[in-house]
Amino acid sequence: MTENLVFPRGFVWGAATSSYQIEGAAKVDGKGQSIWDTFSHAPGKILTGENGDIACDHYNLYEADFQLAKQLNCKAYRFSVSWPRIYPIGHGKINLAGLDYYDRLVESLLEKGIDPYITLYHWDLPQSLQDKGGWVNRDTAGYFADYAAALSRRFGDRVKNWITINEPWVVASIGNVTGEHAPGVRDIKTALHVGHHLLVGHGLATQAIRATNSSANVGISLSVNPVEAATDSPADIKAADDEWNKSGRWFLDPLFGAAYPPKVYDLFGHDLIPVLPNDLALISQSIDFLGLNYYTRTVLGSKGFVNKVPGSEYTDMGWEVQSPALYRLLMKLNKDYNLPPIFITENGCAVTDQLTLEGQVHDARRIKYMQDHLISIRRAMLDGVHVRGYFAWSLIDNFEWQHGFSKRFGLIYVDFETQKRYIKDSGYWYAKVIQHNEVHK
Ligand code: IFM
Repeated sequence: MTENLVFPRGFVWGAATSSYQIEGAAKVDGKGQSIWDTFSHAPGKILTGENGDIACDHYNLYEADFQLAKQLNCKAYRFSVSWPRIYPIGHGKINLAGLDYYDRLVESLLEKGIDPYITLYHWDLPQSLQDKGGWVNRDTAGYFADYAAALSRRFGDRVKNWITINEPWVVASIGNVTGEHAPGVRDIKTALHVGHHLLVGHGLATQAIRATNSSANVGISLSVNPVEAATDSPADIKAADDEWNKSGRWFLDPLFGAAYPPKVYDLFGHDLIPVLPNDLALISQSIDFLGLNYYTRTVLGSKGFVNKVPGSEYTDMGWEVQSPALYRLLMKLNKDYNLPPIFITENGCAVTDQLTLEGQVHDARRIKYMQDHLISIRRAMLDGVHVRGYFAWSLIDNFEWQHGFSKRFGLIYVDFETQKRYIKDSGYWYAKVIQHNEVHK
């Protein structure tokens, strides 16, 4: 039987990036320092010793990059705004040059028929706010709402879709438990405060955007790794369930159920999450969409995490390629929560790309990865999950955080020496998917 892998009309096809990973121009036009500027310059934090000072020089090359996005037939583009370009110290006086820069971006996209989706926080917190405690300090959530309002006032006439926070779980855990990301803290209590204040910031920013722009669509992007049991044994199933209850549900439950999952409380104690009266109502106010960033699953048994599933393929990040788990995740979330429409706000993979002498990149593995994930998404849609759009991660190769430039996720290859761009085979393939609104098996 042939499957209907045609997507509905109006399905949003796009690609995504984030400010610190591509912009460069770290000290230009009044921009303040971010925690990633600090972290990437601290010895030993970035495995390759690199930093985002120049990155893809997108600050200067955005016009050419958007021409390429147009060549890929992208209908939408998700980018993040660097908070310290707008407020160099996180609050107070606005840096107009920063707003003007994003104005040029928005105009350039609209001219090309590409719809801008703005992420407000993709990890580059102003360093001055970190110096006052960062997200541990509840004031940061208030400043975040002011920043959201400033952007909404300036761009609300042209930008309809807003993502408040990208991947709060990663910010809390990788930034504050393992310390592999900025600000490089290793402390559970800090992480729980950070997680809660990110959610408070999300709630306040949602209100602020809506107060300045009543027709805005507001959502949040969560990185959700489904946790699956290594075997069918009751012990393995319990281990996987416990892990899901404290990882995936840490952010899903307060957002869509107005409560933290009991497991988070059991593990860490009630007093460790600084919940004030009304916080959970603020956090769980209805939003217009949920952004899901999906890359892989977690496999767990009673003896611990399974890092190599026999027979599975792994990407350059060491992440298992598992498109069926995306289908299962979408079905599970649809059953467990009362969700708004979903956008897949990130999906893609890092593989070792070779640029040929002819300027081509034959990244068949990436094509297969995206194809299989799109098929899973389409199947979930046919089975009742409301998915409105898909953003490939990423439009171009970029600075992959603690891995520097060593991991390439782009549909477009970047030669970081010359800043030349080359569309990969996956980019040409994606252009056809978008053109036909259909994915082939
Ligand atoms: O590059 C990151 C992105 O910034 C957030 N989501 C995951 C991507 C790949 O690691």
